[in-house]
Amino acid sequence: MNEPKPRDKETGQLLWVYPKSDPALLEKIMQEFHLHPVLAQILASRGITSIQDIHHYLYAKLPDLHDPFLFAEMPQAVKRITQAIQNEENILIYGDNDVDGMTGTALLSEMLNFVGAKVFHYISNRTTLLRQSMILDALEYALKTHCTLLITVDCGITAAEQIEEVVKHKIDVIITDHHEPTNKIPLCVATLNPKLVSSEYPNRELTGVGVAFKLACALTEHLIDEEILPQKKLDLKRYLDLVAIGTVSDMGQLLGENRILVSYGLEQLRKTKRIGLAKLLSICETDLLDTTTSIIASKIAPRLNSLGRIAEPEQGVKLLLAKQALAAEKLAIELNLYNMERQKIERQMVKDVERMLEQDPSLLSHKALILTSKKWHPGIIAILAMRFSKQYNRPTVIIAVDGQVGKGSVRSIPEFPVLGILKQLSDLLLSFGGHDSAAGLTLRESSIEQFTRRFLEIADNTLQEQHITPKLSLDAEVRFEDLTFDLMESIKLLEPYGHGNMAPLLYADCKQIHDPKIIGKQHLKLYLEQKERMLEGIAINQAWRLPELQKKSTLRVAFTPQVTGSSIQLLVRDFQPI
Ligand SMILES: [Mn+2]
Repeated sequence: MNEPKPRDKETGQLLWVYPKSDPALLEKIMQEFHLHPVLAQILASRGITSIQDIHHYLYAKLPDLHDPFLFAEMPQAVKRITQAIQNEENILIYGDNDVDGMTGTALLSEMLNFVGAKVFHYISNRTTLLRQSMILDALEYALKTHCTLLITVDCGITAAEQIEEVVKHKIDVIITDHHEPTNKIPLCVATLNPKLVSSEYPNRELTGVGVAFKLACALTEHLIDEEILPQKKLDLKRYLDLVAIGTVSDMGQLLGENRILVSYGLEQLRKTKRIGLAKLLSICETDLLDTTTSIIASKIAPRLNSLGRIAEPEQGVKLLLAKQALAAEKLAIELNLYNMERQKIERQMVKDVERMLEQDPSLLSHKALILTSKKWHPGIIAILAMRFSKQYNRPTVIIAVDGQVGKGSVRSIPEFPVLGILKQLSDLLLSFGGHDSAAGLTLRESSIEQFTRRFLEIADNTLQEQHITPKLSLDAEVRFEDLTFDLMESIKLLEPYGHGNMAPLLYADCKQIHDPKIIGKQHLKLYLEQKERMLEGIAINQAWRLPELQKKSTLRVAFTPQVTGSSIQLLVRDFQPI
């Protein structure tokens, strides 16, 4: 999910965007940091060019994390929680039902429990069409469990009215969220959200679990200062595995503070004591020690997320917090089954979309794609929106209609920040919220036609052909002779890869020395040579392009180099005859 999509039949030609060359800048970077020219060019291509930025990027460490008290209302939050601990009040953690919410909820529950608080948690269920009403379910649960403090995780910022209702019941509320505030800010004890207009917290890109972690850091600091907690008793690093999972799953940008959190989080994950996670990975036949961001994105996230989509997301928190091997194993097996079920539903929905596009190709004549159906599962629409917005590189809205209400999931491209657009169309919407790149909405069935017409109109008027042409951003040219294990070792400094920090994409001109081979039916294996250095390339899902290769022997190849066993292989994204 974090990789650029390789070329496929439907998307057509990819536009190669070449790196800018600035020899003076390159020279400066190479000298200052003693870097290989290819590595220096990758940094320059990504705009990481000042000495300070490069230093931060290459050598970021935990102590570089920002002070959690840079959140303006952090003091109120920690004071209220401390009071709850001392008065033995019951605290409810109320989390969103995706992986970000589950991990954040697990983190705060475990941490508060550890410092002696009486904690309950509640996860909302996505099958409810009207999202805001879910906090009222949490209210019911809070009343039942006699909680007098409610802390939201990864949600709440757009629920001012519902939070007013909670407060009326004499329950204090602390909001921790990272979604874009779209209407009035809820009145409560404290609101921690790096996207508040007034926020001075330096990292706007923190995810829900990231904000929860900052709260845990601040609270620990406060409890130690107040001598309620002995110094050194609590090592916050133990929660970073959860932060890594939530951040990667929520497509948090892997730069700055997020990249530090995830890189230490991966280390933590590789030695995790969470038996639920260990069981889940063993079901996926993955070794804990091999955990990377792409393992999180491809194995852990879909399985946990399938709960929020078609089952009980609460079980995800249980799995993350499980202490008993048997129970953990049972949960992990269940999660895996839900994931298979989710895949089945998803396959059917993808087929539906493909059929719609085949029957009515004019749907793709607009700069945005909007599709609606009564047959679709509202829990799966986000996956479809993501898939088709990537495939066609344009804003995509997928709407599932249930009764008189449509629930929509939106994925957009950077040139079309979508929250402002939804605001413009808010007269047609019952609710909306999220981020500029990924948002959700609900609307009456009777408004769908008008919404579609107006949304497409705005997209057609704002976007140009070049915006929706799928692009391949190249980082640097490389000579085959430079692709050594030494260079591969230094390229590792760029990890962890993910959203906002992709694996490097290099290019080279070379010739084919043997005929390409089709492997595993869909993939191509290429045998490439440049100045006597031979390298094998693998082009995933590109077997259909075999005829292009048979005609031409010299190619320009765009690829990510990989170490496989004892050799270096090229993961080929695209190629062009030259
Ligand atoms: Mn989130």
